[in-house]
Amino acid sequence: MQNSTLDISDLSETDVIIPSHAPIPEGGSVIPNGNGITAPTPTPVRAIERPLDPRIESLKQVLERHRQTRQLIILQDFPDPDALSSAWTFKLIAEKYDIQCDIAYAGALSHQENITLVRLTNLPLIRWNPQAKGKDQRDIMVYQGYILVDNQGTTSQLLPLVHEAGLPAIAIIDHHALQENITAEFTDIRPNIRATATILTQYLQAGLLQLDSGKTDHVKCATALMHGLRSDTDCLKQAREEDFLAAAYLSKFCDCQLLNTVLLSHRSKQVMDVIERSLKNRSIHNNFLIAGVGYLRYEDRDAIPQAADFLVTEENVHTAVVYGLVHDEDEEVELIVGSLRTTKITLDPDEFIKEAFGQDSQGRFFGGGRSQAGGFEIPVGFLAGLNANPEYAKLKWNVYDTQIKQKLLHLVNPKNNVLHTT
Ligand SMILES: [Mn+2]
Repeated sequence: MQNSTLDISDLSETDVIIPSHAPIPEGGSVIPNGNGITAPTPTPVRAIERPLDPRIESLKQVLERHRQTRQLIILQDFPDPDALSSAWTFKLIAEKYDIQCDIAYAGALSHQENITLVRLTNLPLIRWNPQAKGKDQRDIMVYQGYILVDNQGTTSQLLPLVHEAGLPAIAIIDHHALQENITAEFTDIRPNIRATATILTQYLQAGLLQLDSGKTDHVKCATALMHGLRSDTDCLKQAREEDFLAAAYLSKFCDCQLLNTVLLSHRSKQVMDVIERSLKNRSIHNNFLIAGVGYLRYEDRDAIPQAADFLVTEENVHTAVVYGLVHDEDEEVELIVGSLRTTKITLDPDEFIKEAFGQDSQGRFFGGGRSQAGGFEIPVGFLAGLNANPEYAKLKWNVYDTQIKQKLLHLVNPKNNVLHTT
């Protein structure tokens, strides 16, 4: 990489964040074409031959082996644009091999941008309620296997279901830190890559599927991928070389007007109310902002990361953690959900969250993260429900609020013996 021929003269100064000695992502397969790439010479729209990447060959073989099967693509319970677009791309690739995929999630689509994305692109997606009984229950036995995209199974309620049914894991494609030892026929986990959308775009570029700008679903899928890539790289501000290369490729198929419509979707009133609560309740310690927002409905869960995105923009704040008690009245589900956003380069959200909240009795961490962002979910268990009694509800929130603050402050102010303050 010392004498890279990548011409970066077109990028603004702030965009150039990759020194020539930057570590090459695992496998180093991003630009295997030995001649390098010279921008801004316009490149023709065609698949770039990448015969050097063994992952492509191995994925092709796996897909070949599963011809004429039906597979379930499992997303995290609250799928984001990166997950949605990557899963859709995988589905389109699999169709070339006569594999029929259904994309499923168990939680809710709660971010207004995600709802708009799914509606405007007709992104094929099913909500799978694992608690459903009787005629509402879906038949898992119609599938021959499952695929995890943008997650490793730790954030989906559907995993126990596929395990129970004995379905094999066909593929895992993700960019989060390695969560636990799961094996699949094909595994492509690259924690150094900023977005799963980048990985899937590389598959496209390697010729697994030739995008056709004459096909509406290809254009919409490329637009969704661009949105996924942008949203996981903070509008490309955190993007690295491979993300820019993926974005450049997608730009040839992307519908900019559609992308703008998705990006301009408005916040709901509930989200604004949660942001208001987070502003009122915030406290700042050592440039670290903490805000508990109390109870919120399951459908509004995504207001938490949105509040964290907003609060981290306050001057003198480098990290914001926002959390609330999310409850689903129908299903008696109640859990603490939190989001962390940071601009502090030396803070690793994954490490921070794991250290702050630890593991459950099965040894699973309550959360984790990726570059600059993380999240956690702590089940309320026995204390769930019966919130009709306002005094009890308030008491319960206070307990969780205090405990989370204590755990966070223990890391933020290690000198203060905060665990024993009154
Ligand atoms: Mn992602």
